Amino acid sequence: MKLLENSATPSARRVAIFLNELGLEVEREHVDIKGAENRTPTFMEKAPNGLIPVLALDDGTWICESVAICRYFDAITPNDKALFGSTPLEQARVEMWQRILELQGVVPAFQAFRNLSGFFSDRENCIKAWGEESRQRLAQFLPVLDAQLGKCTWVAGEYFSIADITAWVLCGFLERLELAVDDSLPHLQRWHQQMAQRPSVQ
Ligand SMILES: N[C@@H](CCC(=O)N[C@@H](CS)C(=O)NCC(=O)O)C(=O)O
Repeated sequence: MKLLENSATPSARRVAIFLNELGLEVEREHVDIKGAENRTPTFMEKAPNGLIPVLALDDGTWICESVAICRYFDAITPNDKALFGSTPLEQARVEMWQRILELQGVVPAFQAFRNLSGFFSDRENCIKAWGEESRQRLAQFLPVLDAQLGKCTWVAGEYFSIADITAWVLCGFLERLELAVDDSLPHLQRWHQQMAQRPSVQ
């Protein structure tokens, strides 16, 4: 199997950290997304979202969407990490925070970057006002995450999970949008320092 990715991107980073947590090594192939290698008919026939990362299995099956890829690796790797939660309640809380982080954090962050920078203007209309609104929505979400981390050690509770990986990757993207985990977000800062100690992110 082979992971088609671009290590400079947050979505590839999310899978890479997940693999590090599981202690897995996987063959990688670089995809030139700036050169739109991911938008060719051959790529898109196999990856309907036209995005990286993609996991190409030996039987020719492709799995796209970073969380789907992580789920696959988790399911095929005997481990006691419970990165998607262990009890029914934990699993629900991980899913809940994953959805909140995606919809209120990652999507606005990506929309802000894409629409403000025009990085992918060869393939989509970039609307500055939408970029600004998305950036604003992301800025409004950070205190919500801060408040959650004021209540528990990790994003979804007292256990580390994929939700922490998602939040970490999101925080790593803030600088590009001129946002920061600053002193107004003390719980997020505490968690950020804790995350930075994990070998999987280093
Ligand atoms: N929801 C997707 C998002 C993937 C995504 O946005 N990938 C970006 C890089 S972070 C990409 O491939 N961009 C190239 C393009 O838009 O053409 C996932 O989690 O895998």
